[in-house]
Amino acid sequence: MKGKIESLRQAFEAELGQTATSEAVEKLRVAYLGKKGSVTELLKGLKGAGADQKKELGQHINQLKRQVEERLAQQVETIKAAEIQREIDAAEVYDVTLPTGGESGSYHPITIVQRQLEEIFASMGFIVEDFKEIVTDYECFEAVNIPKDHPARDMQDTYYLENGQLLKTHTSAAQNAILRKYGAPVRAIFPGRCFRNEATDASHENTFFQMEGIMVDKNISISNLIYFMKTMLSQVFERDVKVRLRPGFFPFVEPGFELDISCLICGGEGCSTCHHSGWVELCPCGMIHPNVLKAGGVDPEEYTGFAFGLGLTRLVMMKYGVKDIRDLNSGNLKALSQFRHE
Ligand code: FA5
Repeated sequence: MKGKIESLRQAFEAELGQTATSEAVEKLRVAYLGKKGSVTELLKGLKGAGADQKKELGQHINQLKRQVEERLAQQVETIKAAEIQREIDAAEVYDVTLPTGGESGSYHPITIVQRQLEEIFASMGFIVEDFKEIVTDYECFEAVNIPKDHPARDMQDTYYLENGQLLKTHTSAAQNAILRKYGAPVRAIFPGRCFRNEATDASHENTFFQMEGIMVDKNISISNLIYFMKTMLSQVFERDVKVRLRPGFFPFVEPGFELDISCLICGGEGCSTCHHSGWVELCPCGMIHPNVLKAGGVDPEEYTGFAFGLGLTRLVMMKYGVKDIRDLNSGNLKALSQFRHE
């Protein structure tokens, strides 16, 4: 019997050495340890043996059983490791630090124009500030002279949060923080994403970008405002564009203006982008209201300033001839990848 146990051990080792897959190992387990397996049969064969023999041979057979179990488990691990190694060897090896050979990504046209504007204004002594998108009612409205229940609030259909804060409806929401941070004199621009609960059309989105600018100093006048607006537009468009200034009401400026640009999609003829008027509202502006300066800790007796709220998304539409504002938020790579080389 002992000889049989030993030869079974040797046969098992030989067969185990031939297994190359988990399935083959499982087959071997059944052949040795299954209900009718060789080791199980050996144990069954002990039934007729005497008590002493049973004890001694039983120990040997159980030792063989444990050994078979352990060796099977080891073999499964070895096969798994070999499979992983094969997959690694077969995988395409590439160096992630190398430049891509094919198509590369590109900046969004809004980012491209925003950076151009930042450079233009930085060259004229303006600092560039960032601001949050979730703001307080005070920052967005009260600090810019729009108290609670003021009808001007209706012009900006606002997304309120449950905690009373809101999604910034205009970049003017940063004016107060910037005046408080820098005091006067100051020249700053602050681009940002704005949100309004608007029905969308070719020139309106519920999520769009503005770029606000303020300049506060002694003796700042409308002439300074017009100079900076003209310089900015001629540099962005790199050509003469027709603009018009008309009175506009915003509680945070006095006087206030609407600066419109002749629609560059239709050449001023009228189209869906300009609502068939030939003009696109681009950059409302005006002289900062004394209440806004006061709220920002600046003495309006000593300082004056101008502010503008450029519709950055619309400026991008005009610059690149994008007829529908919704294309800019669409994630449409065919449309957006045209700006790859800008
Ligand atoms: C304002 O938001 C004022 N805060 C601008 C301002 C700043 C005036 C400083 C005076 C002084 P208005 O709501 O008109 O104003 O928006 C300014 C510009 O943002 C518009 O001329 C337009 O170009 C752009 N804009 C407004 N609403 C949308 C919209 N739904 N989709 C795309 N662009 C928009």
